[in-house]
Amino acid sequence: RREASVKVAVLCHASAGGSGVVATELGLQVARAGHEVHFVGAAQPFRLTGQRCVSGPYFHQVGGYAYALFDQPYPELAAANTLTAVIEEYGVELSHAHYAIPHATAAIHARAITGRSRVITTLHGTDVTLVGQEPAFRSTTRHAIERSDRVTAVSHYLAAHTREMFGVDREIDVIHNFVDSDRFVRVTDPAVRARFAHPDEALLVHVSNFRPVKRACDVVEVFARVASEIPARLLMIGDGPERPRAMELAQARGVIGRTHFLGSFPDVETVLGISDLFVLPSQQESFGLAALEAMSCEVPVVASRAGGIPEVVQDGVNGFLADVGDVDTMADRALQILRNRDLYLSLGQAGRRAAAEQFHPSVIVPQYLAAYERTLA
Ligand code: GMT
Repeated sequence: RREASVKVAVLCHASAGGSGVVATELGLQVARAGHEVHFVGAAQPFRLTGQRCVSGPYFHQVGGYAYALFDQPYPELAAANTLTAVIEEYGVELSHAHYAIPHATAAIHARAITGRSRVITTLHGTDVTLVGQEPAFRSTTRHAIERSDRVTAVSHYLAAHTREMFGVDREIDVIHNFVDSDRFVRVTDPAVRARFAHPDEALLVHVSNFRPVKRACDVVEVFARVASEIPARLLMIGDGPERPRAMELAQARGVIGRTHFLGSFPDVETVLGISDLFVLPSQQESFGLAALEAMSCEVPVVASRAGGIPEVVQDGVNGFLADVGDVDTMADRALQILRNRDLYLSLGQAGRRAAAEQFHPSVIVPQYLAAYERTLA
């Protein structure tokens, strides 16, 4: 349709969650490709640090207004208001909302106010599978999906599930998550690994926001079984409501001394790059970006066979899958990998190949840009 660059506003959650990570990494890639990117949000996205230059991407903070009569700050209205200003001031023609509510809702509202700027909504998972199923948000989530100019989902599973759960028959483009495989690489410096584990110990890792859906306690259960057989350590990266319970369980299983809760930080690639096994036992998972980032670092994955995980983790090829909650099988699979160096290497290399070939930014980002073009056409 056009040669010129696109002016796009990006709305996403700023906290350390997969949807915010994808939104930020995508915004950075789109800006690098020469387009004008404006992040709009209550706080600067988690991974949008130190990577900007004078040509952007830009960040516009959504203001708050505490009024005695209001018992809530109404952030969605404030986001629509800030987005409206950005659309008008910069001539933004496309709003890319990551997560159905409140972002797509705010973008649709700003579109109504300005009479311009199309809305593309990317569904990430829990916006449909958890939040969207809440009676309190079902109608607004359906409205956001139906009234967006274009909808994408991060897996075939999520696209099908969305159609089924909301009874919508609109087109939903599937665009998988991506990983920068130049950044997420194996870290071979023994000094980095020595900070976390002895040379003879297997290093297991889990990255998540520790919400109940991630089943962080299953990670501890798997680790306790592994650690009873071989020398091992577990790194738990991230933060969230289930962290105290996972710590208590590690204490109860006698592995607290070998389990390190490192909290949340943006450059997870360093820790993934020294690890031997990634554990993702989620109850539900639309894709599993954290698993893909591990695979890029040549780390085999043991995961649950939930949602869209099989679209990235191939059983027996780059990791192993087990039923949700089946911690015995997960531990057996983990031990199988950690005791067999050839298997460990072949799974790791296959994961790296998939990350670099199927899920590389050069494969996925053009799919988003093509979706932008189609939305504006
Ligand atoms: O659960 C998370 O990791 C956070 C969540 C979010 O919305 O921020 O992540 C979802 O989006 C990621 C990026 O598209 C997907 O890779 C995750 O699978 C998905 N999480 C779930 O479906 C539970």
